Amino acid sequence: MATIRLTAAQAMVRYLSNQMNEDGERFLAGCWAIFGHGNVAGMGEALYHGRGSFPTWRGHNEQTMAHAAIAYSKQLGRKRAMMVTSSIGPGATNMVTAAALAHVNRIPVLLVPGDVFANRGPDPVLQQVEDFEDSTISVNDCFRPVSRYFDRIMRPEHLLTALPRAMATMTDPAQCGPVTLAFCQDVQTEAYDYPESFFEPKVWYQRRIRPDEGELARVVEAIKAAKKPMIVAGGGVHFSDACADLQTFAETFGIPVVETQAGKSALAWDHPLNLGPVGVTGAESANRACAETDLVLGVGTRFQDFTTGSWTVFNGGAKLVSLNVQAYDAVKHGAMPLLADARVGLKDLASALGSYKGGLSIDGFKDAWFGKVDPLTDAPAEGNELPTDQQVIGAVQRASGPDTVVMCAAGTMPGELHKLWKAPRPGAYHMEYGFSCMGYEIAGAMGIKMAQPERDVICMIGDGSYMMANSELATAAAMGLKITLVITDNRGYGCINRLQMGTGGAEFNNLLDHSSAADSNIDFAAHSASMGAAAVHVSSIAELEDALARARDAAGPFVVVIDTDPYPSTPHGGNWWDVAVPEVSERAEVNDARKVYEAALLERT
Ligand SMILES: Cc1ncc(C[n+]2csc(CCOP(=O)(O)OP(=O)(O)O)c2C)c(N)n1
Ligand SMILES: [Mg+2]
Repeated sequence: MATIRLTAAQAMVRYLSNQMNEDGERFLAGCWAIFGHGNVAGMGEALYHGRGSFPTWRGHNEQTMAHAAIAYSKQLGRKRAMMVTSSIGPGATNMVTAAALAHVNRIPVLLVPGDVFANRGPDPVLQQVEDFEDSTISVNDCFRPVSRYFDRIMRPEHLLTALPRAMATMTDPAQCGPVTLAFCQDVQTEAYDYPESFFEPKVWYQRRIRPDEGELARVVEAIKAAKKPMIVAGGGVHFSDACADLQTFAETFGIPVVETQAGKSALAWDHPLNLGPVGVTGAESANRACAETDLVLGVGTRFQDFTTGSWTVFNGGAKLVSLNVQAYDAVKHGAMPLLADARVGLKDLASALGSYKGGLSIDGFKDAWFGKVDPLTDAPAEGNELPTDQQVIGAVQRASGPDTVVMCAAGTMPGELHKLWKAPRPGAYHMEYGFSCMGYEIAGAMGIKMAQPERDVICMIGDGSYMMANSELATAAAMGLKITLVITDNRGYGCINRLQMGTGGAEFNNLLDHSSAADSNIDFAAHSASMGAAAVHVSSIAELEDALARARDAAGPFVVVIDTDPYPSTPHGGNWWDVAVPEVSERAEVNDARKVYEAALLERT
């Protein structure tokens, strides 16, 4: 057997450089890296020599580097991914939040934190947490519950099984998610005679699971028996490239579609059968359909609580069918399962449904919805009032084209964008709402731009999220990545303040003015500019529109800061959301809110 003598780190880089997707691209585009003693000598050396075929990018925080990697993969429908490497201590634990984010959202990312010495020679090495009872524990064990596949590389030959398993996990449509290979720092540097065949180029094809005949027959029977079916489109529709198939299916059988946060943009916003966003942050058009339907066909959805209104949005008598590639999701909440890839599942369903037609009448639903919400996004008449976030969305929408990707993750904007944003085509809307992680936004926008350099990326970000993680703005500036940030500064955690008020609470510790940080005054434009972005503070919606027009000519990141009113949110649409209210309180408003809460709970059961 022909062999080649490489360090384990060199072998990892060489192996990963040769894993391809079915479009002939390297599956792993490259590696984000911050070095420390736990990876600089081993992994650092290997990445340096491999940089011709496997690029390395330098970021400023391990969590946000991983966010960039995750956004990259999400935007590409999981067709490609990135690796992220860190040292063995805080660098590693910084990535745990990102691992959880990728886990929830089912996005592939390869995390390679360094680990303590396998030979235990220097124990305790710098940054080693010492478990008094278990010598096999290191900080990297934090990754176990948030990794789809976790392994610890304690011998160079472990890579021979670990790397193929890592690839298999990241390319498996059902098991897909973060892989953590905790790489003992001494092992990274150890040489081994690897078989040359291990490094031969390998293509990983997208597996499209076909439905089981029995399951298909039972689901077809259920749909044929339904008079008013509807479809909930989730993120799996995008991951399966099934948007066009879904549209054809909906049109053929006259079945309306509603969209989750991850599913939004599956159908163009103005398609007559797209009733818009569903659930807690949904439109009246969509939620009305949910109330009237007798069969809900979920396609590629996890049915998370924002989608289901904590399981109150659907007509209680409606049958639940779940077309999903993952059995866990296919049987959720007692659903009738159809375990399959979305695209082939819809095709097989279509062949079996024959001349069936759905009968949910949706006349006027959409017009009524847009009649109510369109005025909210109109430019305001001249005046001194603080703009609203809805008016900001309107201005950004007017400045957007078919190539725009609007993105966001946490705060007021995800709910408002879900309701109000008009996405013209698949991929035009990128929302991380599985983990809704403050701090995903800037790094995520950077990852999207790396995935699709030809598209305009607009990142909507609150002052809170900006303060949580902004340092990759300097990375984007240094790399010349043209992204536009719209920072809505409402002086605090506006959405949580409204939630606090909604549960009867006193305004406390959310807006800056109700907190220990009342004297805070941050110049976001100056801060962004200091990191190399072109930045401007605007005072009105008209000025925002002017700035967005100028953003088109920017060479790198362009930041527009606008002060907004923290109190208004779109009053129309939306569904109840289960947020538990204290059972006893000195505050009358809390006791009143508890009564409303208990009444709502009764309606669910
Ligand atoms: C890492 C993280 N911490 C806390 C939260 C809970 N949370 C959700 S939104 C939010 C406030 C967001 O404030 P900002 O970005 O200013 O948006 P706004 O609602 O004010 O528009 C908080 C604290 C979260 N989602 N993520
Ligand atoms: Mg805010």
